[in-house]
Amino acid sequence: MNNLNKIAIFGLGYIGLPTASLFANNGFQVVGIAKDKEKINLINRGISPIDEPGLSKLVKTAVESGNLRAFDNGHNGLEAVKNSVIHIIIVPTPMDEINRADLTAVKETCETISKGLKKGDLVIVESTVPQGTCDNIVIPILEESGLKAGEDFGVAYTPERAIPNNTIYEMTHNARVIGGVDKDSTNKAADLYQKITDGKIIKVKNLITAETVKLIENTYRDANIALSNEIAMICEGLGVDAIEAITVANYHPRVNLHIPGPGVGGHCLAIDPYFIVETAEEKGMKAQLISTARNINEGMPNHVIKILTDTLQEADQEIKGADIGLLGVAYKGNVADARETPAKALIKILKEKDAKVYATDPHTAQEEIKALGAEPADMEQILKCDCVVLVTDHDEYKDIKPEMVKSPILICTRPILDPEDFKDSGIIFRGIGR
Ligand code: SAJ
Repeated sequence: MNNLNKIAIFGLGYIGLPTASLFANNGFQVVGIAKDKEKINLINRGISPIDEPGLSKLVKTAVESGNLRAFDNGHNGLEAVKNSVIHIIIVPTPMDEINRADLTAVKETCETISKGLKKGDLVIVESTVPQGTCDNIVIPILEESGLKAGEDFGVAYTPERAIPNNTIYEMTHNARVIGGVDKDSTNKAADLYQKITDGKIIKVKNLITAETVKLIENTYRDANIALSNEIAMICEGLGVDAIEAITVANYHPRVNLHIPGPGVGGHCLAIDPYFIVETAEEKGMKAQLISTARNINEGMPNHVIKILTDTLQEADQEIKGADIGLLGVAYKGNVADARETPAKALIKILKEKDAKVYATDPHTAQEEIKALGAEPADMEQILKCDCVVLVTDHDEYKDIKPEMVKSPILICTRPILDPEDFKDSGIIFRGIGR
């Protein structure tokens, strides 16, 4: 049997499913392994369970061509390993309650692969992991097979860096970094990914360098946003419009400050910096700036509460018993995803202070809003609350005009509305950095 074209992909999430579909549409026979039975059924019917532009079509053609099939783990996972030569790991690596990487899914997948691993196989890790994970965790588990990495089988690390809402385009056009346990692994992985991307493939020295590249990118953004958030808070105290100042500073050819906001959410920027902190501390080093940046960004919901408390006071009101309406709960504009959203902390603090919290979001499901602890409402109801807090920079909120706002207070935590427009409206307008 010719197995060279057969790929087993472990994890069919935001990155795993598009990856599996792209390989299947490029002639590979792909077996995708996932945990969720409902998700597996949908995929096998050619339906994408994930809302991402272009993905539905990709999944449909992949399944209709007969090149993509999804199965649950266990026996099927082991069979998939035995029947393929390439095994790609794209499982979640969340953070536990003490801010350390939870590598359970990576370890379990490696154990499954180890049981069916053969000479000549290539194992590729795409999950975001702390530096050293491939060398210190992945390879030792795979070598329980009795085979030796770099001699009998190959190992490569290549992180996915596509952004939600533009995943398919970025996956097929972004530069891709690849590091391997040896040159052969790196070259084989590079040849493979060249089949699904027009982007430049950059081969780096080893596995840990590729792991580091991924973490640096999101840590850079997190630290950059923390700097903007700090500048914004200082500007508020000085009566300077931080948004104006940052926008103008960015005209400098070598300055690129990001946008201040109510906090950094999502499953990447809010988590990946901790992976660097964890490894540094394990080795007796400190990641001071990275930790401070995280503290600043995690403190932003509290800062929003401070602005809210001060503004309510100005209007002779208090948080206790007030109706607070949130515009948006998603972690960022134009997505439905509410993972690690700053709205979660905001809702929690507001409820602790006995406010009544209502929320709306044109993208996020009502069940999700309820799960975050707020009462779902429509935009009209939100705009009538004692205080409105714009949390997410959805396009739908960019056209809010003073006449639409029946509330006496509007706190705009994202710079998508112009304070000048609200100047003579009688509405107290506040924002982060202004
Ligand atoms: N944010 C700000 N100010 C900004 C930019 C973002 O407050 O100027 C906030 C957002 O509102 C959001 C959070 O930061 O809450 C993260 O948003 P993001 O757009 O920076 O990142 P993600 O998490 O949607 O996707 C990132 C992307 N990384 C980079 O742009 C370097 C994506 O390319 C990665 O693939 C993804 O993380 C990932 O999987 O790591």
